[in-house]
Amino acid sequence: MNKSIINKIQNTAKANQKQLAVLIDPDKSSDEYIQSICKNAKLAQVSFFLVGGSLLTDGNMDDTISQLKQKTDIPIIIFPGSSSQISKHADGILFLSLLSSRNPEMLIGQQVVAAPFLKKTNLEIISTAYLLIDSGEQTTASYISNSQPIPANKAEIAACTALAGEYMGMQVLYLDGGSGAKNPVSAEMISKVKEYTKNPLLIGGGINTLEKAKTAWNAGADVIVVGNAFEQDDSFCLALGELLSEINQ
Ligand code: 1GP
Repeated sequence: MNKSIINKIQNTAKANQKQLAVLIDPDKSSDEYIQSICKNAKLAQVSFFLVGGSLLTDGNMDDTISQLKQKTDIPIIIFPGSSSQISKHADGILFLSLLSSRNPEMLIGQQVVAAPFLKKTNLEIISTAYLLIDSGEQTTASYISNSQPIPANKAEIAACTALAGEYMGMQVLYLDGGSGAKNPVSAEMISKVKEYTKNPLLIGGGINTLEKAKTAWNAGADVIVVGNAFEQDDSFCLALGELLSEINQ
């Protein structure tokens, strides 16, 4: 199987270089937004796009990914809310297991349903330990996944869960406060998790200022994922790109 995306994420993290990813929600992706975010993402040296959402209403994965493909050569990775969010037009998929939950459907059920569909595609499969972290109020992700997020002040639970994911052979770790999170994952939790695991660490949810991005990168995030803040002001992507190149110097 093609491993170019995971190799790049791992090698960049090993070289201690920070990365930025853009989350595209198919429900909120007008032609105009896709056009401008693709342009800004290139300038900001975005490493990859994630496409998906906990709950899709009007959006369509195939259409959104095809639109992105026409406008960018940055890798496009599916970030699925369920087994129905698969598109052969993407480059890869975060094959998530929601390790913070105790809901068998999100731990293994959806994955079994998705597996035969994925076998028929050329998508790069990236095995991902996915942890929802409490961000101050209930998010769509925790409601729809019927799961309790890890309490924000229990860094050791996140760290032990992350380590368990690594021992299970997962390739990356994603700590997510959920889309539009009131509070992002704390620096304390990020650094504790980083002490425990070697896997590249993605942090997302509620990162909407340069300060929050810097805090997450400095605490040990290898990749920060931003969605909502770019939808509100896509020039924030350019500002984050500048911060990223300063940090990576
Ligand atoms: C959500 O981590 C992503 O799953 C991004 O969150 O939309 O709050 O940036 P935001």
